[in-house]
Amino acid sequence: MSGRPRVLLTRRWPEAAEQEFQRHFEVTLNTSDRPMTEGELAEAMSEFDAVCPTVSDTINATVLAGRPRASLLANFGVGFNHIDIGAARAAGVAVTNTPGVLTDATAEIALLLILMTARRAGEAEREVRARRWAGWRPTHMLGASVTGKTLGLIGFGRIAQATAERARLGFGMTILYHARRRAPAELEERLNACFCENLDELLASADFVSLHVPGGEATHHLVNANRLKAMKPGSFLINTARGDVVDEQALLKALENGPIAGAGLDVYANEPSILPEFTARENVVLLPHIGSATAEARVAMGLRAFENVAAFFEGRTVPDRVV
Ligand code: 8YV
Repeated sequence: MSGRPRVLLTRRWPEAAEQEFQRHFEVTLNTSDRPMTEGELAEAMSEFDAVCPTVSDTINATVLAGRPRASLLANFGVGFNHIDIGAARAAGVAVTNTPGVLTDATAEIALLLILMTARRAGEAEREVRARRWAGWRPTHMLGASVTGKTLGLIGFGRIAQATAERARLGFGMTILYHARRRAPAELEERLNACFCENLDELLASADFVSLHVPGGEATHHLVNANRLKAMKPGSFLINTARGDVVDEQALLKALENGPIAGAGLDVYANEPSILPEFTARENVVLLPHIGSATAEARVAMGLRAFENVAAFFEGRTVPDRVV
């Protein structure tokens, strides 16, 4: 390649990360900061040497069709289910992600949703803001205690483990997990986490079920009507993973009829649109996909993506290559 590689960042990134890219590459920024269309993304693949997408860009087979000039998709984020990995492989395009750097931030949001759902914090705040609070009384806004309860994790990667650690140390919670593979004994021991081979067993025992699996075909509607029915009466579902892991229509029914008491959601099947029935309910906490939204994590994600792009074009081992 003659000259500096041409790199596109599909959204505005924190300044420190954009500047690092600009110091080393010929960078184009999407100054409008709105999601790019399929046509724009396909064009970008033929114009740039590397494209750095986010979860708001669907990189499908159409975008990857033909013989793209871009040889690298350096994703800003750990989850990459918005990228058709098979099509990328077939087109000879490498894919990287940014694991690790957003673990703590996302675990914080999982804990926040556990606390908010159990203690009815969203509902309580709405009451105050609407000037409906009639004053203190012994039976006002009673929630469920979190301390000493059981947390069931579905998936047991970095973010699940960080959530488990905080839940155990901060709130003395009992930790159960279900995953494709059992974790090493040393890790189970450190987190005091019990493996449930049978998912229904975990669902029946946990007071909070928190999802930590990747999105995509393999986990599509993993939490469906039957799984929701298998949850413990009065329990809560927490989702900081991907919206399509949950059948949202079934969740709405469960929020209305039980057995669950509520849900805390940071992700949705069709972001940024949210089913209106969710916004009409008090027993669901709704966040706008802010799992990794700390200044620290977002800068680190940008710099991690930079490291992947730099290593790729300098012919070094690419740290976070997924394809
Ligand atoms: C990111 C996330 O903000 O990294 C992920 O997988 O879900 C988020 O925390 C988003 O994906 C950025 O592309």
